[in-house]
Amino acid sequence: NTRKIKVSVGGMTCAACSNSVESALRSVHGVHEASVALLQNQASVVFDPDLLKDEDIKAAIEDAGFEAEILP
Ligand code: 9UX
Repeated sequence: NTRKIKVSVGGMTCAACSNSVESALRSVHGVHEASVALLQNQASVVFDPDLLKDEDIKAAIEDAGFEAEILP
């Protein structure tokens, strides 16, 4: 069971920022894939919806120190 979402990520200014957001997302139990496009200020995340809600993905990005909004 998988769900894929895109998230607008605010506050990333260099490639180390996007790498740390990716690492934070990949460390969450239930996340299958995460990639962050620095120039687009966007994260793409594939996860198990039985283990995580969209808001958990948003919270993981915020806990890493960035702003996050789930894209429709
Ligand atoms: Mo780059 Mo981002 O020096 O928090 S890591 S700005």
